[in-house]
Amino acid sequence: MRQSRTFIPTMREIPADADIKSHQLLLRAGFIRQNTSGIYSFLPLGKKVLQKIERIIREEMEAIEAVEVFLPALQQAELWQESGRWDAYGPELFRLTDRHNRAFALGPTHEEVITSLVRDEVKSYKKLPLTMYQIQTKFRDEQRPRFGLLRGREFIMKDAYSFHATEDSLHEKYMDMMQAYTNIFTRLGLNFRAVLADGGSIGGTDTHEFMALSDIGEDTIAYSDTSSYAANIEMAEVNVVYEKVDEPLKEVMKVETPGQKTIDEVTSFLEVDATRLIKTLIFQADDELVVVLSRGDHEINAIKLKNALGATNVELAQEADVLKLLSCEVGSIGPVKLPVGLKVIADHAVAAIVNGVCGANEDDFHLSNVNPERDFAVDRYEDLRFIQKGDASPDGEGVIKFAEGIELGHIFKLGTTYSEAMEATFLDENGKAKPFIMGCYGIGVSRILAAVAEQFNDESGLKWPTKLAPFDVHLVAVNVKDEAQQELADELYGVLKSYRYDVLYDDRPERAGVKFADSDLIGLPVRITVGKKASEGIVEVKFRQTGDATEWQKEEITEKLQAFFGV
Ligand code: 9G3
Repeated sequence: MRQSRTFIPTMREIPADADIKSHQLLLRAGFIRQNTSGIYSFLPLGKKVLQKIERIIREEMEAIEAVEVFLPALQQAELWQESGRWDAYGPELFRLTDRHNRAFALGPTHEEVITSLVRDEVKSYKKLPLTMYQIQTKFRDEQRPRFGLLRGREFIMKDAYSFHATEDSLHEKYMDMMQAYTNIFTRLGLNFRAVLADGGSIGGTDTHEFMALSDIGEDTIAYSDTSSYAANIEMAEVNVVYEKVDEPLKEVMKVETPGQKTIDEVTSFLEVDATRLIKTLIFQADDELVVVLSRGDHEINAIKLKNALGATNVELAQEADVLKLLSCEVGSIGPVKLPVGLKVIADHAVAAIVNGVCGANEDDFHLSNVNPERDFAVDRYEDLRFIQKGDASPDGEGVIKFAEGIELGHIFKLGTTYSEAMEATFLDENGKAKPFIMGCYGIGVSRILAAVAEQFNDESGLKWPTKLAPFDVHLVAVNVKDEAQQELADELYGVLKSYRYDVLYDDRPERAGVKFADSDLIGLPVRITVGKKASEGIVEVKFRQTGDATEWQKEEITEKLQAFFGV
């Protein structure tokens, strides 16, 4: 491709509202342009990288017998009403009406559409398992689009859906997808982890996320420093044995703690360690108030609490409700002498507290020498706290560390959540109607473009992995007015294309400095410069990944390129 003919609007300056490296570089190197908040155009270079990402995904989907379809983005509201999600989602769901005033959603995902398609077309267990996927634009009206392509309101997703007669069959496909995703992210050259995740509102059981490790990632991963254990921080279970300090139980004492409310204030005022504190919170779990206890140095994980209570919605109780219930402020709540009938659930760590400190349910007072079971009852002990750096890894191997990650893929065992809601059934071998057992599997395709750019760059610009670069070779003629340079560059352009290399030929009448700066920004794997030594048939070659530069005779170029690219 001649650069004078294509469209690569590079920028010198760093765009003001782009605050991460990949967003800045994809804009400056002319790969994307923002139309409006969270909505982007992919320019020729960006589109070429998307195609290479999609090709890798298609190959791995074909390998596990997933067949490609293309589903509508316009989804009639009736389908979402059948699944119950029309009312479950709020402003994030783009809604519109057609000329007959019929309601539609702009598809944020396609469970309803694909389930209705299979409901109409697949009747017998003999047709199962069936896995279909698409690579399609998704629409989600994010409240705060940011970080360029990483959180947009219109983005490209590969979404796959599988339909099964049995749980075993679903599990087999789920494991196939785990392997396919591992292959995809390995071939993309990304530093990633498959982590145990929380299924969120989608329902179903098992779910894994595929995270690209990155400091600007929005998710936190807890992983073992010696084993393969890794989990989203929301999900990571805590499997720690708490040692009880060996000391005699003392008499409870009521102590004055004027104005001391927070954990830090109380621990420093009473000169006790936070591990001795019993932190008491009141949560609203659906329509019930629940007392939740944790050790002073731990944080309650509301997702774990929700799962433990089997509640739909869990949030901290309103101050007013607490005052009404206990006639004291939040900072003074304790588990001793609570109103009868209140459910008390505690994190495992609380059971090992000896002679602890807690609120006295009276402002400006706390109780010391408090002991579980003797001084207060606990209905249930559960794993309710966030895992912390330094905790033993739940699999018993190694110690937990944290890392930030960008979620690039998410796979779910959906079960019959949608097929039951939408009465999508098949006849089993006994002629009995059964709901399809489903799985769904997503990959953020446009997000991958940003994640790769985020992982592969330096101060001069992007540094594309060879398999993903928009072109193989950047051929630069330094001075297009110089006869010898022009001739040699044109000749090489023809030769390289005949050898099936994808060449970006910078034939523009620009200064050398501009050409080299643009070339470093765009970040193709190899740059061949035709300059002063053109008349001797010598070119300069520079490798973008390593920065190594050398000179080649024109006769040896194809053989040396073959060595670099492998066949
Ligand atoms: C919505 C809106 C936003 C959403 C969803 C629905 C996320 C929604 C979860 C999924 C689950 C899987 C198939 C591919 C892999 C992910 N955000 N999710 O369901 F209406 Cl506005 O999309 N879907």
